[in-house]
Amino acid sequence: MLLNLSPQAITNFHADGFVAFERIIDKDTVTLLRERYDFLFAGVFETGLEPDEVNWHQDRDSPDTTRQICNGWKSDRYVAQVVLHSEVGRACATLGGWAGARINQDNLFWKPPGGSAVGFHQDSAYEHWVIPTDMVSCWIALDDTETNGGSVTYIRGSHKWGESAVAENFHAPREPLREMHDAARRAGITQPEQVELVVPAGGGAFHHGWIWHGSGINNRSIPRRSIVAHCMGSETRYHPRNIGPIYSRYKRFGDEEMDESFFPILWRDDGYRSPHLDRYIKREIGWGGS
Ligand SMILES: O=C(O)CCC(=O)C(=O)O
Repeated sequence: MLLNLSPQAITNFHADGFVAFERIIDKDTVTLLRERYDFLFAGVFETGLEPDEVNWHQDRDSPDTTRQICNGWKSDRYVAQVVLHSEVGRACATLGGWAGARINQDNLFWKPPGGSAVGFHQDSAYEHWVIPTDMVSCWIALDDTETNGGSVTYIRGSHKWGESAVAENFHAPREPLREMHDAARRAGITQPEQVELVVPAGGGAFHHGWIWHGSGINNRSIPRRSIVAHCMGSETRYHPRNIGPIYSRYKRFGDEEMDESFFPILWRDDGYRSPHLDRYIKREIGWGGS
């Protein structure tokens, strides 16, 4: 993976809140990740560790529900190879204007044919447990996307509208666009421009933590799978008081520093990368042993 961000790409990111790429990972990696999704969504975890969040269970939920796993990298080192890649970190840090980038979390999406919408939201609104809340995310398609196929959809320029609260209904909302339209009204925007991302499998986009985005129903006959690496700056720390209901469980008492075992640094401009990462992604080390 080599991500060259041209000056034009950086300008587009700052103007629009996202920038699209035809290719972020190669076809072999797409094939590998699709295979890994079969295991992960069947509850088979390569490292033996469960992901931090799993919102769909094969024996419990309907097959046409949109499925999501958060922090698949902890459960599968093939997934880790992609979301913890130094190039993902370098690109996110460059776009975020940071000295380096850490993983905040990954998201693995599987939206089957007929699969439900994802409510429009701002990622950084969920991040009040860290300081600062800034994020840059790398969204990668694992299936060719087409309009009306439930691909991620960005509201151009909406990262400049200011901060809203978390969207009430993220999964399967009845009105996926409602909170976005409320925010547009507050910002004085009468016609928010929706851009549904159309890229080949392996392509994708980088998006700003405050851009409004979500996705519609998958009206096609093929699944829409994607993988997202959400990054924050390498200097990000825990908020001294605010609690993230899931991720504050990794905070050490009396210490606001983020532990690199759980929030590794992918890339920093002085050459630093969390020392265990390369051995982890090569499957030389795992969560057991020392
Ligand atoms: O892929 C989607 O439908 C939503 C993606 C998303 O919310 C994100 O990448 O932050």
